[in-house]
Amino acid sequence: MHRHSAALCLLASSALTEARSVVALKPRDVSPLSVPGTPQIIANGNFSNGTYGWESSPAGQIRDGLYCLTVPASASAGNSSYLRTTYDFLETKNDIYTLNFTASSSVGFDIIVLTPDPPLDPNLNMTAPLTTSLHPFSFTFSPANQAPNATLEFDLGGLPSQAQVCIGNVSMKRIDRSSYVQDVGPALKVNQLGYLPQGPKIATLVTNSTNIMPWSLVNSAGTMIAQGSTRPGNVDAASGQSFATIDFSSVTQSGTGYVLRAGSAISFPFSISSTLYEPLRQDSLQFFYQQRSGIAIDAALAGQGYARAAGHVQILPNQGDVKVPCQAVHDSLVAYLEPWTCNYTLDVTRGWYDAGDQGKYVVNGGISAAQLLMEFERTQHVGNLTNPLCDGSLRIPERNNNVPDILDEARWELEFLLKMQVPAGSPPQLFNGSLVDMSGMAHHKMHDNQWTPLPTDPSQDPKRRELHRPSTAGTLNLAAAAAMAARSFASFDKAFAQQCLAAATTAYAAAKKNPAILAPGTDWDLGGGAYSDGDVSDEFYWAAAEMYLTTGQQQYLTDLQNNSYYTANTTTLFSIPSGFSWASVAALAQLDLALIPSNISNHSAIVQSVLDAADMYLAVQRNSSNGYGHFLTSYPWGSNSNALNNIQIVATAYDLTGNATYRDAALQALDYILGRNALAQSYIRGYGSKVSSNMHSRLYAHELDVSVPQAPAGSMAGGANEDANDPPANDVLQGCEPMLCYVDDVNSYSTNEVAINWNSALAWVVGWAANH
Ligand SMILES: *[C@@H]1O[C@H](CO)[C@@H](O)[C@H](O)[C@H]1NC(C)=O
Ligand SMILES: *[C@@H]1O[C@H](CO)[C@@H](O)[C@H](O)[C@H]1NC(C)=O
Ligand SMILES: *[C@@H]1O[C@H](CO)[C@@H](O)[C@H](O)[C@H]1NC(C)=O
Ligand SMILES: *[C@@H]1O[C@H](CO)[C@@H](O)[C@H](O)[C@H]1NC(C)=O
Ligand SMILES: *[C@@H]1O[C@H](CO)[C@@H](O)[C@H](O)[C@H]1NC(C)=O
Ligand SMILES: *[C@@H]1O[C@H](CO)[C@@H](O)[C@H](O)[C@H]1NC(C)=O
Ligand SMILES: *[C@@H]1O[C@H](CO)[C@@H](O)[C@H](O)[C@H]1NC(C)=O
Ligand SMILES: *[C@@H]1O[C@H](CO)[C@@H](O)[C@H](O)[C@H]1NC(C)=O
Ligand SMILES: *[C@@H]1O[C@H](CO)[C@@H](O)[C@H](O)[C@H]1NC(C)=O
Ligand SMILES: *[C@@H]1O[C@H](CO)[C@@H](O)[C@H](O)[C@H]1NC(C)=O
Ligand SMILES: *[C@@H]1O[C@H](CO)[C@@H](O)[C@H](O)[C@H]1NC(C)=O
Ligand SMILES: *[C@@H]1O[C@H](CO)[C@@H](O)[C@H](O)[C@H]1NC(C)=O
Ligand SMILES: [Ca+2]
Ligand SMILES: [Ca+2]
Repeated sequence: MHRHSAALCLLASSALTEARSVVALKPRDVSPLSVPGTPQIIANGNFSNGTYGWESSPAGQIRDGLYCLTVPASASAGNSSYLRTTYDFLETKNDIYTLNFTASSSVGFDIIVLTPDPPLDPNLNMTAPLTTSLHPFSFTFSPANQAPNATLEFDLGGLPSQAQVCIGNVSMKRIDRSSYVQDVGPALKVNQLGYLPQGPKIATLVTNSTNIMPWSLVNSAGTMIAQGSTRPGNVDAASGQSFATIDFSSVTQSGTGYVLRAGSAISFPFSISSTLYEPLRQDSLQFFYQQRSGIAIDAALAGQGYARAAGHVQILPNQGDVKVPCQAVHDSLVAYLEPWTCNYTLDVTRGWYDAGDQGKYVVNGGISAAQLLMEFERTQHVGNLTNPLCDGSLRIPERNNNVPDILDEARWELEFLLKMQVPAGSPPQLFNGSLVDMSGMAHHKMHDNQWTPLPTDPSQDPKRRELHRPSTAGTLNLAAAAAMAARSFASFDKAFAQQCLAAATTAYAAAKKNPAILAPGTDWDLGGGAYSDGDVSDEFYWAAAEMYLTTGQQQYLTDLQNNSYYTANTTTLFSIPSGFSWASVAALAQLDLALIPSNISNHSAIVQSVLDAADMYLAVQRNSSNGYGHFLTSYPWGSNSNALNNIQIVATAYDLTGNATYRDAALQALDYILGRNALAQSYIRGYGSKVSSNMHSRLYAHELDVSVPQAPAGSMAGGANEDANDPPANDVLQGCEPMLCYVDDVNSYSTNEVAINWNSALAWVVGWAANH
C-alpha cells in the first residue's frame, strides 16, 4: 500500500494564483468549403421544362428562363406570396448545402428564402435583397434537424407596392467531399507533446520493411544525441499498417524540439520534460469552466475569444433553466408510449453542457463529476504527492475561496445534479401504466426539445427545455457522485457535504424502492441523446460502495455484498476489454474500494482485482498486433475516453503498489492520445503539431462561422470510431480501418465531438501523469 496522510497543498510553478493569459491560438486559415458538386437537388431549377416542379401564389409564367410573378403589395414579410418546389427532398442533419439562384424585382425589397418544414429552425432562413437588375445569390447552410420532407420556398411578402419578381437558375447541392484525402502524418509517430525524462519513450514507425533500420534522435540544434535500431514488428490489427518500434527510453536529457529520424521518416517535434503534463493538467480541467451553464464566462479567466453571456438563466430567448417543466405529453408519448409528465417545474440551473450540445444528463454528469472528485481524492491517499489542484490552481471564479479549485469545478456540476432530484412529497408519476411515487429519484436528463444549429450561443438557444422521466440509473448515479462529494467537501464546506450526503441517502433509498425504471433506448432524436442503460446492477454496486465508504454503515455494506458484482470476475467488474463508461460503472466502485480506507473485509481481494484488470490491459499493450502501445481492442464512439479510462485502471494499480511496470505501461498508453497513433493525430487542442481543431460543438463551430472560436487548449476530440456515422464520416471514411476512422470536421459528431466524460477521463490521467 502506498499511502500517506493529508497531502500538501503546494502550488506547482505553472499554477499561478492569477489568471494566466490563454495560450494564443494561431488563427487557422479558413479554407472555403469545397465546391459543391453532388447531384442537383432542385429539379427544373432553370425552368427549361416550364413550371414543372414548382408552384406559386399568385400564378406566374416563364420568361427568358426565369419564373416571373406579379406580386401584390403586402404589409409584412412572409408567405402571402411565394414560389416553392412541389416535391420533397432530404435535408440531412449536420450536412452542408449550397443554394444558388438569380433574382430581380421591379421594386427593390427583401425576400426570405427558407425550407419551411418541421421542425422549423434556421437551417435555411436567409434574406435576399432584390434589386431591379438580376443578381446572383449564394447561401451555404447546415440543417440542425433531420428534414426528410423538405421543400424550398421563396417568401415574397412585404412588397411596398405591386412589382414583377423574377427568379431563375435555382440550384442546390450537398457539399462535395470527393476530393478529401486523409492525412496520416509522418510515418514516424510520436507523442507530440513529448516524454517524461524518467518515463518510457517509444515511437512507432510505419514501414513495410521487415529489416532492422537505424534511427537517430536529433535535438533542436540539429545535433544527434542518440541512435539505435528499430525493432521490426507485425501488422497493427487496428490500422492494417506494418510497423516497427523505436525505444529511446535511455535518453533522459530534457529539452524541446527533439525529432526522431529513421530512413526517410522524420517525426513531429517533441519535448522531454519533467513538467510535461502540468499545463495540460490545468487545461484539461479548464474545459469544464468553458462548459458551464448558468454563469457568464469571464474573458479575464477564459480569454477574450471565449467570453460569453450566462447560458440558460431564463432570459429570452432562453426558455430555461430556472423553471423547467417535464416533457410535453406529445413528446413523452413518443418516448415512453404513455403520456408521462409532471405538474412541477424545477430550477436546474448550473451544471456543465454535456458535449457539443447544451443538454445536461445526470448519468454522464455524474461520472464526469466523479472522475474529477477521484482526481482530487487520490492526492489525499497516495503517498508522496503535493496537491497541485488546490485553491488558485485554475482560472475559475472560485480561485480564492480556500477550497481546492478542482472541487469548486466539480461542485458546479454537483449542484445541478442535486437539483434534478424529484422533490419530496411530489404527486405520483406515470410508469408502465401505473402511478408511482418517484420522490427522491433523479430526472434522467434535461435538454432542448429540438436540436439547435451549429454554432448556437447558449444564451441564444430558443428551444423549450424539458425534464425527462426519472430513472433508476440517474438516481443511483446521483447517489454515488453526491456520496463521494460528501467525503471530499467534509473538510472544506461541512454544510455542502451534509447536503450532498442527505441527497445521496434519499436518492439511494428511492432507487431501492424503484429498482427498474429504465430510460428508453431511443429518444427519437428529439434534441438530445438517450443515455439509456439496460442494466443498473453496476449502478447499484457503485452507489452502495460510495455510500459505504462515506458512512461506514452496515446497510450499504450488506447491499454491496449482496450485489452480483461483489463476486463477479475481473472481466465483468472492469468491463474488459472496452472499459468502464457512464453505463458501466462497477469499476469505479472497485477503484474507490481499493484506494479509500475502510473496514471492508476483502480489501486485499479488491486490490488484487485492480491489479488483475491492469494485467489484462498490459496484455493488450504487449500483443504483437498492437503497434501503438494503447489499451484498446475496439474503437467505439468516444474511443479516446475508453483508452483513458483503461489507463486509469493501470495507473491506479501503480498507485496501489508502486510497481513501475504499471507506471510505464500507463504512461506509454497515454502517448496514443497525443499523436502516437496511425493518424499521427494529437486529439487535444493546443498540444502537438497535427492537432484536432474542428471539434463538433455549438460553442466552437469556427469551421462554420469564423466569429466563434475553435475549442480551447485542453479540449479532447472523441477520436476514432469504427462505426462512425455522420455526414462527413459517411462521405470520407467508407471502409476505414478502425484506428483510421476519424475526420477533423465540425460536422463529424461521431468522431470529433467534445464531451465532459471524455475530458474528465483525460483530466484524471493527465493529473496522474503530472505526478511522475
Ligand atoms: C437547364 O437544366 C437542364 C438540366 O440541368 C439542362 O440540361 C439544360 O441544358 C439547362 N437549360 C438551360 C437553358 O440552361
Ligand atoms: C417535364 O414536365 C412534364 C410535365 O409538364 C413532366 O411530365 C416531365 O417528366 C418533365 N421532364 C423532366 C425531365 O422532368
Ligand atoms: C404560411 O405560413 C404560415 C405560418 O408559417 C402557415 O401556417 C401557412 O400554412 C403558410 N401558408 C402557405 C400557403 O404555405
Ligand atoms: C427566420 O429569420 C427571420 C429574420 O431573421 C426571423 O425573424 C425568424 O424568426 C426566423 N425564423 C426561424 C424559424 O428561425
Ligand atoms: C416524409 O417522407 C417519408 C418518406 O420519405 C414518409 O414516410 C413520411 O410520411 C413523410 N412525412 C411527412 C410529414 O410528410
Ligand atoms: C443561368 O445560367 C446559365 C449558365 O450559367 C446562363 O447562361 C444563363 O444566362 C443564366 N440565366 C439566368 C436567367 O440568369
Ligand atoms: C453556386 O455558385 C457558385 C459561384 O458561381 C458556384 O461556384 C457553385 O458551384 C454554385 N453552386 C451550386 C450548388 O450551383
Ligand atoms: C506498404 O505496402 C502497402 C501494400 O503494398 C502499401 O499500400 C503501403 O503504401 C506501403 N506502406 C509504406 C509505408 O510504404
Ligand atoms: C518520495 O519522493 C522522493 C523524492 O522524489 C523519493 O526519493 C522517494 O523514493 C519517494 N518515496 C516513495 C515512497 O515513493
Ligand atoms: C400537483 O399535484 C398535487 C397533487 O395532485 C397538488 O396538490 C398540487 O397542487 C399540484 N401542483 C401544481 C403546481 O399544480
Ligand atoms: C466472467 O464472468 C462472465 C459473466 O459471468 C462470463 O461470461 C465470463 O466467461 C467470465 N470470464 C472469465 C475469464 O471467467
Ligand atoms: C510488477 O507488475 C508486473 C505486472 O503485473 C509483474 O510482472 C511484476 O512481477 C511486478 N513486480 C513486482 C516487484 O511486484
Ligand atoms: Ca477555490
Ligand atoms: Ca449500467
